[in-house]
Amino acid sequence: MSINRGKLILIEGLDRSGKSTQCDCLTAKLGANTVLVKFPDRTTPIGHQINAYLTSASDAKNDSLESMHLLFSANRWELASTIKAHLTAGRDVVLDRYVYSGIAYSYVASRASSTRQPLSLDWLQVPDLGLLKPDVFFFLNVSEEEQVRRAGFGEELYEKREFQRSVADIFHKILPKGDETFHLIDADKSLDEISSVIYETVAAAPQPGDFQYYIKIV
Ligand code: 2DT
Ligand code: MG
Repeated sequence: MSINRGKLILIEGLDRSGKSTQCDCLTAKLGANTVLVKFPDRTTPIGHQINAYLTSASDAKNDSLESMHLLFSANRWELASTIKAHLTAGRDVVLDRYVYSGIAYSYVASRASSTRQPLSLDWLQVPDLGLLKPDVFFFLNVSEEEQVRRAGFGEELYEKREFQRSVADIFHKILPKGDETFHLIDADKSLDEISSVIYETVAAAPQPGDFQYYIKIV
């Protein structure tokens, strides 16, 4: 008898939404047979380039936004077969960010400068088409007040008030709100309340069937 495949679980959200904490909590609660994958994965050669982009002080970033967008996607593609192998072996995989962060952040970045063409949703989603679609998807919806109340933003490229506001707007436009796999979570609640809701939702999710792949994201 073949083993049941694991569930692919995605947690998305803005910076300071508690996303990484919740990913850690869920991974721990699901037990030893669970793998956490964080995007961007800064440990690969592509990840090193992404890290340099996010942490460098240079201003000439918009020139290379298209190539950075493709690198963020390539970073998902380079881990795609590893993720699928874990799922096939019966392990649950928790994703900290995925294709929605890819689309939302590049969308806003391309509009932050008046000297370049804005990138369209049609263009932005193409590199990620064909990636595995999560079986359970959470978006941690944090209010701006709460986001600001939490420990301040770091120094990275996208960690700015205005930018985050625009990313929140585009997230809300592209999230698959009618999809039965999608769950909007009130991330202003306490860590414990949120982690219980997430864990119970994952536990109650049906055993996934055949793998699903993105043929359209937005
Ligand atoms: P963390 O703060 O979670 O390390 O993310 N980003 C992320 C993109 O612009 N495109 C992507 O495809 C992904 C996955 C979001 C670092 C920053 O990278 C942004 C915040
Ligand atoms: Mg961050």
